[in-house]
Amino acid sequence: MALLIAVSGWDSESWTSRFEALLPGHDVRSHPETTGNPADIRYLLAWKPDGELLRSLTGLEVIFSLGAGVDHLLKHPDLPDVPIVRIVDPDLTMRMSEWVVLQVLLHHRKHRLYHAQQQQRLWKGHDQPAASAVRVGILGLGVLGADAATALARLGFQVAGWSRSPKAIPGIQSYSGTQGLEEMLQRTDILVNLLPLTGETTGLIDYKLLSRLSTDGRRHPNCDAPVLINAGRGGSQVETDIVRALDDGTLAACSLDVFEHEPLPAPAPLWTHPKAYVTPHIAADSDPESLSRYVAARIRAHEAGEGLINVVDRTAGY
Ligand code: NDP
Ligand code: OXD
Repeated sequence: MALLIAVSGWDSESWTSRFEALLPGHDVRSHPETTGNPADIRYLLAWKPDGELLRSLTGLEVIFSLGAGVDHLLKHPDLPDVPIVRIVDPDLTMRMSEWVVLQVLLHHRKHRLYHAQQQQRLWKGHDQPAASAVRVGILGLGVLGADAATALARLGFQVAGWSRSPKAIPGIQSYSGTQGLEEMLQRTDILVNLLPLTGETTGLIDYKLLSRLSTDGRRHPNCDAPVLINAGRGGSQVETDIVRALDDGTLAACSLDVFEHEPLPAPAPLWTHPKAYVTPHIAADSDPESLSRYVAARIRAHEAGEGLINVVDRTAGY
């Protein structure tokens, strides 16, 4: 039973030895060094695989996306018609919630202002609203959105979330549909994006959307503009619109982990914008050990005749 690891940007040798230990008796191969007949490969573990490789795997049974997002796979025109299992892992979820909570608190507790004051040796406090006065709206209330929402609600923020289907998460206000999006934006001081990249979410976060966020000044008395935080996918945001919104005061600030083009090109104004926090797509860096255990467990379950879980809905695109 052959398994192929095709991971760009990761050290494939360490992945190979991990799977040899976790799945004894399997023929573990690594792309592009692989030998043997590609038609024998039943499982593909992939992060951004090339299209040519996908065409050659005629005996494939399951593709495992080594990420929670599957846009890197679904864009391939020659994607074999087999189930795609994505990563749902407590380690990844916790890392994302850490990043989201960190960014919300950086803005809420005026980190940049106090950092600047420290450079000037300036001892000066500013009004600080309670978290309970601040309304966070999360685009996407799936595995990651729901966990981040719950963590923020635990800190006292008023949290709402938007998803395709309505949700019942204790302490979180749920919105869905076009009207739901409108309503959530109007009550949002800090907008967090944790949507997958699909046809429907591409370019969603544009100037028009940002202009619909709350401006009633509840976030804090000296700043009546909202904040954007994005760790979903860069393809959901229009970066020229974000820069425009930061410059004209439509947005007070932003935190971005994902970009239309990654790595973010050196001349991009977001790198040096005084109102932007930029991180290099590390919000929820996956732990290879944890991911390997998850995939190996899914393969064992599949071979024992159990159904696959966390299978991507190709029609919905996530
Ligand atoms: P899930 O599939 O669990 O959740 C996706 C959520 O988005 C669901 O609530 C879904 O609604 C909602 N959604 C999808 N399309 C729409 C739409 N058109 N309108 C409204 N709601 C929509 O995914 P995860 O939470 O596990 O991951 C989310 C994304 O986070 C990934 O796809 C990936 O792009 C990104 N990510 C980023 C990382 C980073 O390091 N920056 C790391 C890991 C993931 P419903 O519940 O009704 O289906
Ligand atoms: C993912 C990611 O989708 O790291 O898991 O972006």
